[in-house]
Amino acid sequence: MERSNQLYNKAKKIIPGGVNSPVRACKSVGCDPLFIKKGKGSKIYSVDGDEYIDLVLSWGPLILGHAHPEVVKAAKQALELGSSFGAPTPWEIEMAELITDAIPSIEMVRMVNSGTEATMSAIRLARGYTKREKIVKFIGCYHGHVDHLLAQAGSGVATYSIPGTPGVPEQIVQHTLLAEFNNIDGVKEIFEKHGEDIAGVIVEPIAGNMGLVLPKKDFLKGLREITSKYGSLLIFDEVITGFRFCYGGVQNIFGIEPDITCLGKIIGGGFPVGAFGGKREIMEHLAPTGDIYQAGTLSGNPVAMAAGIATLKILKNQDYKNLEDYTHNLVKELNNIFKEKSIPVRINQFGSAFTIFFTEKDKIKNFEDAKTTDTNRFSHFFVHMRNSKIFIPPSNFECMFTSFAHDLKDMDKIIDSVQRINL
Ligand code: HOZ
Repeated sequence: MERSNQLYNKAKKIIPGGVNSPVRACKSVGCDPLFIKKGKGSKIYSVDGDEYIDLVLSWGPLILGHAHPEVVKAAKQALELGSSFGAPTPWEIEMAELITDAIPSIEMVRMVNSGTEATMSAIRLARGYTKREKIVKFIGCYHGHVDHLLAQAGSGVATYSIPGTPGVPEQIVQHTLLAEFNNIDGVKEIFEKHGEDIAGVIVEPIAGNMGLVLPKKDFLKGLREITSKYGSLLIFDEVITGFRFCYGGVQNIFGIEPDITCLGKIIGGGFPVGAFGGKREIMEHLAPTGDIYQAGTLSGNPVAMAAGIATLKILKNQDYKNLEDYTHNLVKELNNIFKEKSIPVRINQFGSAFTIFFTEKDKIKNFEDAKTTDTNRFSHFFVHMRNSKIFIPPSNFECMFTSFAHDLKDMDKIIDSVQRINL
């Protein structure tokens, strides 16, 4: 088989940058991408014949690890029956039931094909429902590559320091109002000025695209109060957080009910999927019951539904607390090592997600904090980890994830490789 570098050279000739999503090119950490042959459990295997412990997990979806036998079986069985019908199937109802049972704020849900589609559709619904145009989004939050949500976004936009939104006309972003994550007073000011015109506020309840950044106590509660006061909709982008920290959304943990929730990643079991859902009264404004148009040829795809249903059914019986403890212990060890080595870090962790920020700061609470950490040092860290056969995201603005497939041997290996680091 051709090696990663040969494949990359080939790919660059016919795929822009050689990749189908920018961060994968590993440019910001000064490396070339690895080409992957297969994955199993907590490991991925490159075409070069190397085994890596995977802390990327396809950027979040694979909370059960790679190629979980029951998920593979469900997808295979569905595929045998046909790959797409463009007509309703029983799987879509089962998926909708699983989602609405797990997340009480979702009374009705519609399936789409990606997180980007979910947020795009949620915004359209919010605008159509409220008959208002403005949207509030938070600097450093990322909601997919939707035109009007790319303004000062996290993830790949932050990784490559793309200043504005080339390719997006001014008129399209003129209704996007930017606010600082964790600054409720800033949001209040925006509402005092524009409140009557704001259709909704979209937020990652735990930000996962400026690295992992937790909401301050009362920030989400504040958003709920302000949006209710002004008749705007609160939209939680739970594409990363949905089913990652508990069987449901992180909204279940925080006890805040948004009007609309966007999902993706985990609910597709590794297949392309997204969903948006919320109160019946709002969702029924979608066509064909209502007049807000939204559609998709492959929406509710049977193979993706089957893999997602299998994943959710397994997750229902998993002990999330164990996974959280596992990750917490790992982070504790990493903190100790960095301390011994006098390398200043701030590791933000929640459940099975974490980000290592190299910084003297004792808190990373918004994008400004995240951006001013030592991303150069992170690049060296990335290279060391990759050489030690640990696969981590090639950007300081993405999260590391653990899965139910990771075990203590994996943890020892990760710790051992960090112990050998010389930054
Ligand atoms: N924006 C994605 C993660 N937050 C990256 C997707 C990818 O490169 O696969």
